[in-house]
Amino acid sequence: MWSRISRRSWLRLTGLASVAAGGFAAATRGAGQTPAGSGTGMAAPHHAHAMGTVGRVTSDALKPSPYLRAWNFSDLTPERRDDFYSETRRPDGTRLREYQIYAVDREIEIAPGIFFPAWTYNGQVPGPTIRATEGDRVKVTFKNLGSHPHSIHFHGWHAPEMDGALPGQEVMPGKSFVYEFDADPYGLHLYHCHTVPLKRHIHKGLYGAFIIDPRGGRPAADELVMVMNGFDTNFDSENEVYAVNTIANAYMHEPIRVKVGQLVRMHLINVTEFDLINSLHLHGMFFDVYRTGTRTTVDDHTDTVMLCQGERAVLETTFRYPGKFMFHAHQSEFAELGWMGMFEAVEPRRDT
Ligand SMILES: [Cu+2]
Repeated sequence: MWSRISRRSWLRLTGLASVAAGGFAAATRGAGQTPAGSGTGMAAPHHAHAMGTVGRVTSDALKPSPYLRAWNFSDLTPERRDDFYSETRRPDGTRLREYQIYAVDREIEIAPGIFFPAWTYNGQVPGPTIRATEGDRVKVTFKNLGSHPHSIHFHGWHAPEMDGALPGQEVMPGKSFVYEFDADPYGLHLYHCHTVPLKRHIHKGLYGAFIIDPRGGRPAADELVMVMNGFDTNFDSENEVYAVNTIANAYMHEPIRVKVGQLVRMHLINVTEFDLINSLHLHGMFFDVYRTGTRTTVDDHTDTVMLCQGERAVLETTFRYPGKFMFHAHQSEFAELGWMGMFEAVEPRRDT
């Protein structure tokens, strides 16, 4: 209980607290919802509150909107991309994909005015999305430019010497290691540091999405990478800020634009430390769930999916109506602490 009070007090101090008035919250108050006791002098006037952060982050170091649709460094200019990624077609039609990933300490702004001393892959949280096709060869040259030992542990089939988690597999500051394996199985995976203490190394920001497409691909869609994460800003082993893709409420301020009638595929990953589960709830529609993305048959058809840490799911839906649709953790506390966003669906002809 003390920690809850502590967390709430912290929120008031940092500006993440609910702000009074206006917005959708006020609009949802129904007629006739008069507080019990009103008119009797027993109850104080009760104003509606809107959830969310106040203001915008000032740092542009993290880019939540481009991150959604970037993989294999596609968000960089061609010249700059060459420094981090190359692909070579092999005689059997598969590709050798080579990556340059480095660990570096970096302070990141996770909510307006709240800076977090992160450990990052390539300066960003989540790290760059790695995307291959089943059967490709993945070769990752990892350099540790950070202040602590780190590693990269990939989910998927690989030999023990490529695990990055076994004793002696930490990469010391200033050192490097090459991880190499075949992309198998197809699905939605992740990579993360596996150096002890593990919960600290992951929670500090060392994780990213690792997508393996089936041979032949999936149906064409507008694809999004969404990583549910949290930040313990006072190091009490509880998160004070929650988000999808790091910055609290980023997609409230900058809704994710999608087209009505077009298939949308969300690659949803949960790396949230310190909490047993996280979830995504999408308003106004249902979606198909492919757990871990490792099969082409639908596992569930729902509007809320729950994932434990390290678990992931591919979600597919098609927006029927134009307009704004909320999505958020269905743990209300997480939503109020930043894990909330908005889709904005537009008619294709108007989206120019
Ligand atoms: Cu680490």
